[in-house]
Amino acid sequence: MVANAPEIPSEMDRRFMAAAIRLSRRNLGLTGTNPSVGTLIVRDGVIVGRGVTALGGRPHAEPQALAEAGELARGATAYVTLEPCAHHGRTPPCANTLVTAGVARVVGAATDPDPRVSGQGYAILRAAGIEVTERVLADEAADLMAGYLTRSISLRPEVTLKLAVSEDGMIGREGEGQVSITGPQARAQVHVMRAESDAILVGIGTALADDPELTCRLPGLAERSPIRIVLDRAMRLPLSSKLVRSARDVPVLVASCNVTAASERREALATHGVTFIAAETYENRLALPELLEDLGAQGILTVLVEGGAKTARHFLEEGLVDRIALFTGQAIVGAGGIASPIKRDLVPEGFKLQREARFGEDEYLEFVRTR
Ligand code: AOF
Ligand code: ZN
Repeated sequence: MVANAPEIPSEMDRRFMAAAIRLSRRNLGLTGTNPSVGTLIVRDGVIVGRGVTALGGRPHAEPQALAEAGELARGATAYVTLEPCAHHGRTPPCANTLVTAGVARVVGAATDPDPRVSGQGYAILRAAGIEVTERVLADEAADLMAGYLTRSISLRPEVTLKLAVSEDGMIGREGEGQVSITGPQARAQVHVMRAESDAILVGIGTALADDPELTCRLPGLAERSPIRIVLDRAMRLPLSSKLVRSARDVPVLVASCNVTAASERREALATHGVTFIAAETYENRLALPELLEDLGAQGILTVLVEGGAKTARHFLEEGLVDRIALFTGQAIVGAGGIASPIKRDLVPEGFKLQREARFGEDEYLEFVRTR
């Protein structure tokens, strides 16, 4: 084989990369503006080092995995879910660290769009005589880094629309608070999704009707509740709401067009620890593209939109939904039901079905955008 020619990945490469991707999931939602990357150091088919991007984003995955491997890294293969970085941060570039450690081969998944990296990480490795195989399970790795990749490319967070739909296609009942649609396993899965997100977002309609808490309440994951955002054009969020009452523990951000005007309500909300983001309005609705850009600028990579129907439609109409997480329960809502904007037997236009699963009695479909 020609020196440095990209090698065809083997079945073993795919298996180790799949393991590295699973490892990377561990710190999803916890690495700030950095993607959660997984690295495995493999020697003679045995994992001798593992690393995942640390909380807050540093240290990166590679130096941690190399430190664990120690001298065993010399001549080993490194599996990295993202191209190793090529820039100097608080530590030297990971590509250089891999060279210094003496690995013989690097297998990479996703390519890093960061202009400081973008191909240069692999170039450093190749220049040092390391064999490089790129894009092994690249789509799978990119799927877990969708927030980082979307923000790098489109300057806004990745948006997931979560819907819980009844057997008769409803997401709730007019004039009622939370209607139970899915079972405990599906609800637990939603809490995992919350833990892995940077922000949860609802419209003021849902905040008023349901009085939701929007925290992650799974044992062991409670610390991972992300920031909660309410689209609240006229600043109507009640001081007595669960959101406001818990704002000191888990941040609440109100997106409103009245942010700059001094008002009693604003003061009162602020006293409870609520923070604000100024949003523009367009035809009586908040301007979502600009709002998302502002959230991206604040370092938010992923937003989980959890309700209600109006907010869901608004995001869909603006073409701002990247992923749809559709849970279908067995409940029948009947008269007065609020119809879901997405039907389970119809793949939404511009999306493809990426995953099907069951959580207890409930069906789960995940659609991702195709363009
Ligand atoms: C890696 N391994 O585990 C991660 C990488 O602010 P810094 O210096 O941490 O750099 C952020 C950039 O580092 C980020 O945009 C992405 O290019 C890369 N992330 N790279 O080699 C890792 N998390
Ligand atoms: Zn790095």
